[in-house]
Amino acid sequence: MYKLVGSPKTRAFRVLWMLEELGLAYTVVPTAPRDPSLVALNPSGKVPILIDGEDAIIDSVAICQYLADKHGRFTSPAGTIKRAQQDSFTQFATDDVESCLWTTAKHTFVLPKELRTEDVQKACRYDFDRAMSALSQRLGDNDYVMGDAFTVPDLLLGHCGGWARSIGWPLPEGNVTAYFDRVRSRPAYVKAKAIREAA
Ligand SMILES: N[C@@H](CCC(=O)N[C@@H](CS)C(=O)NCC(=O)O)C(=O)O
Repeated sequence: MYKLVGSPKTRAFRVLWMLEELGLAYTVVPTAPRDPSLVALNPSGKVPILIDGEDAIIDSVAICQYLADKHGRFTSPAGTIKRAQQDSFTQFATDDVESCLWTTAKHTFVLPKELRTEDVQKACRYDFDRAMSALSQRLGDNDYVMGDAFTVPDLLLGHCGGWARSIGWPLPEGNVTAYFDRVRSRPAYVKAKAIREAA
């Protein structure tokens, strides 16, 4: 039984979704970011954290990839070209897409008011739009970034797509919107979303 620490309204949602995709047994401890109890598990006080037996794993990407590797689904094996290409999409999801959303969030409500800069949003939106255009090209006619099969980066990108919509950033029409709709209509996503809404 896995234990997921972190409110499903945070990036813990990714792990929740992955646990649902894999059909695994888990409990959720819906701790808010920066809760003092987190520091023993993650010195930065951030969520999510996955408890697997005696071990705590931090960082949503590492956790999702760990679960995929361990349970042999939604990933190509390490040391293959396909895995390198998949990891490239994973890094694209975090560097090119998530960073725009997280920086905007930090300058909207996370950082102390005196450290926030309004102009940052404009630059983030510019970079986000560039990333969506690159995604459109890399995706082509594929259902998922790696082709026919849903893999870890699709989950990360799907989460970011929902994040973008929630702050009113439109996604480009065509293959990108169809992709995000496809990823976010997966039964595991729908179930995880219902859990988040009830939280
Ligand atoms: N790279 C980490 C980032 C985790 C993260 O920043 N989580 C946010 C909530 S979504 C948090 O706990 N923030 C607290 C803070 O920034 O102090 C991951 O993907 O898990």
